[in-house]
Amino acid sequence: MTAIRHDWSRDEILALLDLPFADLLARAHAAHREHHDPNAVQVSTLLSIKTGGCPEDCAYCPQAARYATGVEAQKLMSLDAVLAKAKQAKAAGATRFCMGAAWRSPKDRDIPKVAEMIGAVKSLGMETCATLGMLSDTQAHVLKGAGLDYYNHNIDTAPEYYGEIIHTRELQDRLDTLGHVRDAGLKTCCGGIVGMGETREQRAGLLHTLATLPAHPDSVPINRLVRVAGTPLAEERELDGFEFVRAIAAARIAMPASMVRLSAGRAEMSDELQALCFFAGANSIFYGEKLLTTGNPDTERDLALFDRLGIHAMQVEVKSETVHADIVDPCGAETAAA
Ligand code: SAM
Ligand code: DTB
Ligand code: SF4
Repeated sequence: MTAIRHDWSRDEILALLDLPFADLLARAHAAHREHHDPNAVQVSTLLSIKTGGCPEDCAYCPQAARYATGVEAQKLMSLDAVLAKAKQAKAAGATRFCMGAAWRSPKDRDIPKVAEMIGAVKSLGMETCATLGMLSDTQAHVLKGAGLDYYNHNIDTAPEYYGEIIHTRELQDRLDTLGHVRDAGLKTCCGGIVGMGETREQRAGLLHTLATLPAHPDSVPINRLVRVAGTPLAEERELDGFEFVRAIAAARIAMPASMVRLSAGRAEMSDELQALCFFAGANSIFYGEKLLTTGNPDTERDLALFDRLGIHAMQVEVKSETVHADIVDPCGAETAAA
């Protein structure tokens, strides 16, 4: 088995992105097969538990209070409302439930409420994930103690492009949070956004930063920018689909054992483009009609796509219980769970 490397140079990653498309895909798919079942895709459902009104200025984000995007700010949801959504997600076939909050960082008084949600979702037999902004060391430990499996915190873009996108916190703040998350024994979910006007060299910079973290993230979300009216990036040119597939393929080669998530932007992608992403090494998706505030493909469309491609939803072990991700297509076809 090819060794997992943490010593990638930026030029090596750029050289991957520069390969002829067929050569890049062949290498990525070989790495994928070596480390994963190429026909199994992990399925997570997202819920925005606290929406909008965020003080940060991330140029892509519909939830930043300073941009007029039409997103209505809402308070932290109740435990019962979150649990009802998690049950729905489980019934629809998701095995992980990811709770997102539009915070710069949670206040200490928020943590017990979120901890309670995590415990309740976990007791359904689902994996849990949260993305709440910057975390202190203590907060990370408390969330771990509540049953949190994964923490999502993205670096978003290349170090040298970061200052074009976000001014209210530094890349180093994000790296510090990722350190606290790792130290607490949580699994890390960390990736970025492509299609924000960065160059291919800068995409190499994003992937290089991810691939040279002290540990490869367990899960690497690659988001294609969702261009939301009212944000500074609303008029950004759509990233070429092949360029997006190249980013997925290079992530797969550089971090072969990680889960690579085909994340935001799927609603604007054809089935054929998504199939290329799965071939290039993507093996995880967000499933359900909504991401946090923007749209995602209908579950029916995803189930039909899985069926057409012979993909099955990945099973997970939660404590001693195996969650069978039997996704039943309402049209009659059943997407088998491994
Ligand atoms: N507020 C927390 C934070 O920023 O860490 C957690 C939620 S934040 C919405 C999570 C991630 O969603 C961001 O880091 C970014 O990568 C992604 N995201 C937000 N808006 C997006 C957009 N318009 N297109 C693609 N990805 C987006
Ligand atoms: C990630 O990398 N992408 C997800 C999740 N982690 C939290 C969020 C995508 C958000 C897209 C814009 C929205 O729906 O508000
Ligand atoms: Fe706030 Fe997170 Fe959106 Fe940035 S990405 S504006 S921190 S919700």
